[in-house]
Amino acid sequence: HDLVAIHPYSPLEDPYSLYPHSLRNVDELCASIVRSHRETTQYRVEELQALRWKVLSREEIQVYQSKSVDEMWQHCAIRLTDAVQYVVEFAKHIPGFRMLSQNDQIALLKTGSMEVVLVRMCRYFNTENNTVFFDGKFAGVEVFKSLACGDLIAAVFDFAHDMCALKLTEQQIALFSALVLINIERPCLEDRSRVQRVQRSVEFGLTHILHRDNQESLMHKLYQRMAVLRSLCSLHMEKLRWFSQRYPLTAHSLFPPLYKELFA
Ligand code: CLR
Repeated sequence: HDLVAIHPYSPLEDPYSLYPHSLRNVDELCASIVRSHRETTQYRVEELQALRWKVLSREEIQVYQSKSVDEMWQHCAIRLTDAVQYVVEFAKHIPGFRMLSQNDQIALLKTGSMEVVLVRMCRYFNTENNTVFFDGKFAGVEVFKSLACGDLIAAVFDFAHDMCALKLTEQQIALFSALVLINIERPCLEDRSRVQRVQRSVEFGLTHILHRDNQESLMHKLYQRMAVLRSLCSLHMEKLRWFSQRYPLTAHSLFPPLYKELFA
């Protein structure tokens, strides 16, 4: 069922005025976003926790470092696309998302999906040794050397480190991910007022959860992280353009179709 469609409100209406009338709705909204998050994260937190110290050996790191630039790019593009696919699945179950036009869904996913992958990365990050879960083991920045985009990798790792410092709960991550995705600022949206209605309901949900957790001060920090996410994604696009110019064949014929569709 679709909460936003069942209980539409004018985009001009103050979402807070819905309280407490829609308290049950906001609980349902949060519950379905959290459920969708849970069902689309490849690993559960406890599983990742158990694998925390499974790091790549020196020899395994060597193997990644001796790959050619295009070989390593292709490998990472496949891994990223895999992660993006789960985010698309997550998006489809955000109440209201499927009511948007197909064009608007794609417009939101084009920039949003990579950002959500980076939000999700904090679940896969070990701050104690600055490693990320990659191909079944934990990998540091040096593993990605042959991509030849050290600045992007460093920025992505810094972001993950900062996100981890917020110590978000799974529910907070779920609602924040939904908010990152449903963003009225994205280019090429057709029906902004409809997107805005969905955005407001998600925003209301996140506010509700932070209030319940007594962590309202997180809201401001999360909005700051959204700005960082935008810059990381434009850096990713910049690197992709650079790569496609140097290795047009790999980019054209060996990258996953979804990766090309969303980012090229
Ligand atoms: C993020 C959370 C997802 C699972 C997942 C899969 C692939 C990982 C990604 C996470 C984090 C970022 C990652 C990526 C593979 C390559 C990429 C490690 C853990 C690094 C940063 C390289 C980016 C290279 C591009 C420039 C192609 O649920």
